[in-house]
Amino acid sequence: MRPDTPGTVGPLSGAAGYRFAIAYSRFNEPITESLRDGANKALAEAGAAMSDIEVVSVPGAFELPQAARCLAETGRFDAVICLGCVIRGETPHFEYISTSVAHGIQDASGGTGVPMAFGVLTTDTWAQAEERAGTGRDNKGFEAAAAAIEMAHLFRRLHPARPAGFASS
Ligand code: INI
Repeated sequence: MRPDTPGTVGPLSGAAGYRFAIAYSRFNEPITESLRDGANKALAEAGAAMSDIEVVSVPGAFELPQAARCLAETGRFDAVICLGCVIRGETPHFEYISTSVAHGIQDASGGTGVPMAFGVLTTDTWAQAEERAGTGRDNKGFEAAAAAIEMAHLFRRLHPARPAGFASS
């Protein structure tokens, strides 16, 4: 049976000494700011230093993969957290934006060798987006940051000698 809270994140730790970038889009900004705050909260709980977190914003979700790739190519980050909000009822090109963002982030991660978390809401309504951007541990920005921490650990364990941000070719 499906649990009530499928993605509930437990206590977080292990982010000290790791560097993270958060890229969030300003379209639907009240929602995406809450996602950004959720991500920062998760990183702080896990022990990341504020000085090890860089936050950038982009106009809309479509620009997230471009920013994520650019951040990863600096070689300064162990993971990039991508946050946005696309609402079906508000755009005729919902499918184009959401699909290209998902694929774009995947490509940027594969192309740079830096893990990237997908914290982009794709909802039917504003109310559904609000539900996923609250103050709890089910905030999708919080969940994306938790995934980024775990993937940063995995990448360092599997490639201990490799600097962050350089895909092997
Ligand atoms: N961007 C979003 O992040 N969410 C949306 O719901 C959205 N809508 O509705 O169109 C949206 N559009 C802007 C898009 O992401 C780009 O910023 C724009 O097309 C310029 O490239």
